[in-house]
Amino acid sequence: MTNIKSIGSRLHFWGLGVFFLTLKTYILYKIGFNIPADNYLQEFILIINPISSAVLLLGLSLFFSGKMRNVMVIVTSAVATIILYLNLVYYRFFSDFITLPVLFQTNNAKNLSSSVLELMAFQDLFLIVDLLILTFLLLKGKIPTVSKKKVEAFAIVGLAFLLFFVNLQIAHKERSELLTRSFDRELLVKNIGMINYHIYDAFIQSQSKTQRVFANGSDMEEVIDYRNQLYKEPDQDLFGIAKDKNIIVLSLESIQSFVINKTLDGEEITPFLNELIKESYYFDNFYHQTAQGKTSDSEFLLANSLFGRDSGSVFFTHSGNSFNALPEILGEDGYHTSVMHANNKSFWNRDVMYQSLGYDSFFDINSYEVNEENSIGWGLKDKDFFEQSIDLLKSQPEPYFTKFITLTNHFPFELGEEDRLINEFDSNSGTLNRYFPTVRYMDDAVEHFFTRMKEEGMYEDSIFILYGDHYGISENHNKAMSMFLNKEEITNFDTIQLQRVPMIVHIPGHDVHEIKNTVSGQIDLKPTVMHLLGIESEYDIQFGSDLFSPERDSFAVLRDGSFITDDYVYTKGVCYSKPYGWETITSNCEPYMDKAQQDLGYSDKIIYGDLLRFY
Ligand code: GP9
Ligand code: MN
Repeated sequence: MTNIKSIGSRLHFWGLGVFFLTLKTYILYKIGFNIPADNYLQEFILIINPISSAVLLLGLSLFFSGKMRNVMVIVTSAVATIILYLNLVYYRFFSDFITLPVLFQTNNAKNLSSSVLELMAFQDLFLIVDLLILTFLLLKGKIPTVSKKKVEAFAIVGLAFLLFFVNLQIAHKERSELLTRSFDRELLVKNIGMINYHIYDAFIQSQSKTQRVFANGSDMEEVIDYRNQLYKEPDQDLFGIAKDKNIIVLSLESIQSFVINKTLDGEEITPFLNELIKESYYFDNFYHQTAQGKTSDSEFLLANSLFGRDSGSVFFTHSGNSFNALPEILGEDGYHTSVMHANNKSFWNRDVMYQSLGYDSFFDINSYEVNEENSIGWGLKDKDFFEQSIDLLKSQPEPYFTKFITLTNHFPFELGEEDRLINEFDSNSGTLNRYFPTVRYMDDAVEHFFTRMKEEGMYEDSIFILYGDHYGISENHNKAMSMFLNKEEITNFDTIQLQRVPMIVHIPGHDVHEIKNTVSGQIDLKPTVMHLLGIESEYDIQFGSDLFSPERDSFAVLRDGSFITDDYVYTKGVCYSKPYGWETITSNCEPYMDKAQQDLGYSDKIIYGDLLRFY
C-alpha cells in the first residue's frame, strides 16, 4: 500500500503533465482541427488517442532524477505543444497535417512568413496555459524532487506501448487496416493521435528511401508494359504546329475554373481570359493533380508527366533522381529552356530540381528589381513581374521554352487599393472575399503581358499555354463558397469539381478555336507540348496523354485517388454520377478503379525506386 502511495506521489507532477497534454490535444482536435466524430466510439478514440504518446514523451523525463526530472516534464510537454502548434498553423492554410519532408523545408519557412502571421491568432496562447501552471507549481517549490528509478521509467515506456496497442485495437474496430491500406492523414490523426501519426510518418518516409536501394532494372519492365498500353497517337493536324516557335507557359497561381466566365457585382472576374478563351483551345474539364507540394507538384507534373508524392514534396525528396523531363528533351531539340519566377531560388528546392529537370536557366528574384512599391504579399506584383520579364525573354536565344510562375494571387490574397479592379465578395470568409480582386488583378497582369508581347513583336512567333497550378480556396471555406455558387452546401462531389483549373492553348494565327470537354489533368501537359512541337513521345515513360489526341480516354485521377470520367466522379469511396452529383452504385465506377490505382502506383514506383536511372 505504502509502495503504491509512494509511486503515486513520485508520479504526481508527471501525471498532471500527461493529463494536461491529453486534454489540450483533445480540445485542439475539436476546436483547431474541427475533427468530426460521427459516433461515440469515434469520440472516445479522439479522447484516448493522445494518451499513449503523452505517456511516452513525458515518460522520457523519468529517466532523469532530482529537479531535472520535473523540468523535463515541462520541456517534453513544451516540445509536444510546439508540434501541435506547427500542425495547427499548417492546417489553417492547407487543411492538412504536416509530414516530415515538409518540416525539413526550412528554407520555405522565411518565405512563408507573410502567410504565417495571418494564420496565427491571439487565442492560440491557450496552448501554453498548462505549461505556465506546471512552471508555477515547480517554482513555488511544492513539487518534491525524486531520485531516478530506472524500472519505473521503463515500466512507463512499456505502458505507453500497451496503451498505443489498445488504442490501435479500438481504432481498428472503427477503421480496419488503418496502417496498411492507403489512407488520408486526417483518418490517421483521428485514430492514432497527432504525435503517433508523426512517428508513423517518419517510418514511412525512411521506408521510401530504402525502396531506391532495393529497386533494380527489372522493375522497369513492368512499368514499360503498362505505359505502352497508355500511349495515344497525336492529332495529325496539330502535330508539329508549334515547331520552332517559342513556347510560353504561364503557371497561374491558385486560379480555379469556377471564376471563368463568372461575374461578381456585375463585373467579370477574368475578362481577359474570357476573351482569350474565345481565340484559343480551352479545356474546361482540366484538373490540377497536386498534393502538398502545390506549385512545385504542378511543375513536376508538367515536366515529367509523372505524379508528385501523396505527401511532402517530390521537389525536396527526389531531386536527385534521374528524369527524362520536358526541358531536357526540348533542350536536345535545340530549345533554350528557362523559368521566370521572382522568388528565392531555393524555395521549394527549385534551384536543385530545375537542374535535374534540365532547365538551362532560372531567372529568380535576383534577376528582378524588387522593392516595397512594386511588391505585395509574397513578393513582386504580377504586372511588374511580366513587365520586367520582357527584357529577360529577349535576352534568350531562340527558340525558347519559358515558364512564368505568377505570385500575386496567392493566399492570403493581399492587394493594394490601387490594384483593386473589382469588389471583394461579401461572406464569412475573408480569404474567399479577397480572392476575387486578386484573381482579377492576375487577369489584368496577363493581359498586360500579351499587350507587351504584341508591342515588342514577340507574339506572332510564340504559342501560349496557360494553366492554373492548384486550388486557391480550400474546403475550410465551403460555407462561403456555397454562397458564391448559390448552392445549399458543398458536397464531396462539388469539392472534386472545384479542383478544375483553367487550361488554355493559344496559337497566334491558328483559326480553329474550341472548348474541349475531355476530362484531363496536368499529367497530360508534357505529351501535349511535345506533340505540338512535332516531337514523338511514344517511347517516353509518362502517364498522361496528348490532350488533342482523338484516341484519348476522358479521364483524370487526382493525387488522393479520386478520379473523374465523362460520366462519373469517384471520391472518398463513393461513386457519383455527373452532372448533378447523385450518389450511384459503386459498380459504375469500378471499371476505372484499377487504372486510377495503377497510374498512381506505377508513377510512385518510378519515383521511389528512381527507376528512370535504368531507362
Ligand atoms: C512560391 C510560389 C507559391 O514560389 O510558387 O508556392 P505555393 O505555395 O503555391 O506552392
Ligand atoms: Mn501555387
